Amino acid sequence: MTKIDEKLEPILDEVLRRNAGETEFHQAVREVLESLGRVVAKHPDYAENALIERICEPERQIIFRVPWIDDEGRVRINRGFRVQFNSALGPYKGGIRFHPSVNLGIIKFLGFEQIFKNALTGLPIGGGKGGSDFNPRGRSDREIMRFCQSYMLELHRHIGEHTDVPAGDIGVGGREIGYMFGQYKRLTNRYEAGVLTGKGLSYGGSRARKEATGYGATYFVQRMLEKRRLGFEGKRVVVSGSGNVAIYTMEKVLAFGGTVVACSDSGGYVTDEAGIDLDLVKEIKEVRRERISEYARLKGSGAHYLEKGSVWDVPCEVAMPSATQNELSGKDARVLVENGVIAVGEGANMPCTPEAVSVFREAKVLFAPGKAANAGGVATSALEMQQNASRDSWTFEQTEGRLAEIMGNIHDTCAETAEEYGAPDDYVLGANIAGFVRVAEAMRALGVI
Ligand code: NDP
Ligand code: 2IT
Repeated sequence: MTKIDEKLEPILDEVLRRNAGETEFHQAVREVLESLGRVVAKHPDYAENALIERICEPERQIIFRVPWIDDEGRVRINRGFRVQFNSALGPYKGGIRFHPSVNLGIIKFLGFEQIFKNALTGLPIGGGKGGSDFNPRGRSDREIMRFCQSYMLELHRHIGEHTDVPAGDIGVGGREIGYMFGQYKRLTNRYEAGVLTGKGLSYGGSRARKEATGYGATYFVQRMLEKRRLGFEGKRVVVSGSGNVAIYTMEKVLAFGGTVVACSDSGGYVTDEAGIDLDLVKEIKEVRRERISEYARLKGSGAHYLEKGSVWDVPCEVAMPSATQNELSGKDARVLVENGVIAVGEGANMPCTPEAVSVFREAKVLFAPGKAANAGGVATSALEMQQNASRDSWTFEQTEGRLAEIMGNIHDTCAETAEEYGAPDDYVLGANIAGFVRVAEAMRALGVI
């Protein structure tokens, strides 16, 4: 673990004390504070204004009961969350996650990361996150709809195009956003398209939003490689997960000439000697909503499914963890380094453990942290808000063009900030400092609120 500046230690201690048991939130705050020592040395007024303490305290946290009725007529109860973390730069903005592991600490970690990520995009969006411990696995379409409607029945009073704009995350994709938008529209009697992003194209969605996070992460890694006169051509790439981010990461890696050698879900991973067949993964995950083990069964020779071990055991030059937090351990990182990995791009939020990040840093592996690398999703959400506000709809090429430009800018901002603070190539430091300074400057201007 990197040492944290002694001026910042009491701030971290207080965060740990006041948010007992929220381990993922502690991890996310520590990671950012580790980068801020050089910033407080340069800007003593940040301490006078308690800017760091204020950034670590959410502006508002909403926790509510979500009752719904399953297909057998039984009443079920879940817990709903929305953490409105920081609105210095714009309305709260961030996804909604439906997964049985969801708790307040996880939503707070995600909301905290979102503040800096959104600042890095350069677009006017604050940071927030929501979700529920609802498990969508195996639920019928009607059950999903009833759950989404019940979740929105409470959430609708807290959101709005100028207040808080949710989107998708794990377990929440186009289908769920549609049901939530329908319920919001019905409850408020307003066609307020900009209240949610990730909408379908038939009712106000943006082209390229579905692809944006995976495409954006790949653009970021491509730029990082390019700076060293390298590229994806001929490289073996492992992408973990097989959800929204993973699928569109694989699509762009293939377009850039890389070969995807493995992908996974929470049950295990698949390899394919011919390279992963993305159309088959899409069919299994986007159409049939089945397990990745089906891949090996349907593909036959050359494809293998493994339940034991780790997807990171598969040798590759580029690793793109795109499933969930802490999915890549220190041990996995050592295996990747031994196998010759040259670049790691975090498509997911905080997928590498702190130990894994140290292993990559020591081995001088190019490392793109999630809050920079996966910002293309939320950036394109902000482009969706722009289209909704102007009642316009852009072409795919136009939208992807803006995305590519934004990812290039985020990359360059992180690289230049790292350089300026005396740590060239340290994208973690660059992302944390650049994101933090943008929010801190706005907060300072707005006074003590
Ligand atoms: P999806 O629900 O579409 O896919 C998630 C994938 O990760 C699935 O393959 C899932 O497997 C796997 N996964 C989820 N939880 C676990 C777990 N506990 N252990 C192992 N595997 C797991 O979600 P997204 O693709 O949208 O999100 C993936 C990551 O990217 C998350 O960290 C999210 O926060 C982040 N992200 C998403 C953005 C977006 O626009 N959607 C934007 C920026 C970041 P299974 O089906 O078996 O559960
Ligand atoms: O983690 C993320 O950035 C997201 N899940 C996307 C958020 C958004 O508002 O598009």
